[in-house]
Amino acid sequence: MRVSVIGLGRVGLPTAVIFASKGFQVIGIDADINKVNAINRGKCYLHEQGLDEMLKEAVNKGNLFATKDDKYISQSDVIIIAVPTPLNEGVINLSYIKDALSVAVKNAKKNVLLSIESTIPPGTMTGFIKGFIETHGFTIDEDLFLVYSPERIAPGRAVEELLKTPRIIGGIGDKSIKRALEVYGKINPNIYVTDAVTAELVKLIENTYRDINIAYANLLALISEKIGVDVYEAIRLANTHPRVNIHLPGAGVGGPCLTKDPYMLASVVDGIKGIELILLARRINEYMPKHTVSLVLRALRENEISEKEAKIAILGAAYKGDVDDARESPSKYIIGELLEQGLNMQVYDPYTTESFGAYRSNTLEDALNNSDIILIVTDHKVFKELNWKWVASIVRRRIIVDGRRIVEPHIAIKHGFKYYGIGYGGSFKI
Ligand code: SAJ
Repeated sequence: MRVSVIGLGRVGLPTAVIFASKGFQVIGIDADINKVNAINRGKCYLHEQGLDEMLKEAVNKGNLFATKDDKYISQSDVIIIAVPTPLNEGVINLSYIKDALSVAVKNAKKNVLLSIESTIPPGTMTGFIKGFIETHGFTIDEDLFLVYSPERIAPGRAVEELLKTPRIIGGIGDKSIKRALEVYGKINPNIYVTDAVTAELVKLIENTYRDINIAYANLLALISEKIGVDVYEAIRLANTHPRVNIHLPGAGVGGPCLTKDPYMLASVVDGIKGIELILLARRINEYMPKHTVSLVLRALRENEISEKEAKIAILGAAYKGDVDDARESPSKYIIGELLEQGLNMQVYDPYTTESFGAYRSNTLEDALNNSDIILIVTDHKVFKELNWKWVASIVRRRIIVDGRRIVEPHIAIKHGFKYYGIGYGGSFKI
């Protein structure tokens, strides 16, 4: 079976590689010639566990070929669309989907299975997408099979999650669902079937659930700081209750999904009472980078460090731990704000070269050397495993502002550091 994947990004590329690894003949289509060339040389441009090897093998075996040329789509039995659907000033931009759909229907042969994996507002499949395809001469569920199957992978764990995380398939007809089960069943047997609009909604409510849960945790962090409690201790204990699962507070909620999907959900219908819940959660999470900056300024003030002479080591530019992705990262706001205050910073991230306009250190040591404050923004494993005795020996002043609560306060204090942390109102006393 031949599969075309349109969009070789963080979802499309792992998807193309997984299908190729299962013996499908996969054509990956992308407008970026650098990505196309790298893939055809067997090079993976993503930092994804296990993907490098699988990609190399798929290319060597001749199962995966990348191209800019959409004419190859005409040979496909399956077309998967995995292009971005960004939010531009509150309005969802479906232009990449439109372009991909045009290319797909222009080239598709009869009886093709078309699967949309990009995040879209509920109703898009049965409305715009179905209408667009029909105006191009196809009859859905007769000579073109159409499903919505949202991607649900966490960056960094794409391979594992594509193979194991349950897949949702929302069909536009029985035959479409049957075809999609045959195809996706070959890569992941764990499939739930529903209608397209439910599948569209499922994608949005998963990410919004997480965003609202994190907002609650962040609110608890702000309260705890005021009343002298360590929120991590409080959440850890609350979560021992069998029906409680509070997420973790932190320096902010980044990435391309949680920062966007709640807005998409909130804009589905007008006039619903209580929709503010979703927007308020976003506001709390969007406030956390600002709060992190205020902790840095407090640390400067309390330790009588002048803003002119301070050197701040920023650990992490990626939006979350162990990924190379800096899109919508809390670091962006934090660094921007500290730059505006005229502060001198050295940013270090082992996985991304992004430094949001601040000076970038090539090594951790370079960033930490002679610094006055260490600000942890990303929970990379390498930062969690830092040897604080060593760190204490190379910094100028021993102060930590922990935006991800990856350092145990008592360990920091043991090594002579002053410890400031999100939600850290003081250590618990018995
Ligand atoms: N974060 C917290 N506290 C937490 C957990 C996360 O502050 O307790 C922060 C992270 O640091 C990060 C942001 O939230 O900045 C988002 O991280 P994430 O791990 O929650 O999610 P993403 O954006 O990497 O991936 C999500 C996933 N959705 C869910 O877990 C419901 C993934 O399965 C989706 O495929 C992906 O969005 C997507 O593409 O929609």
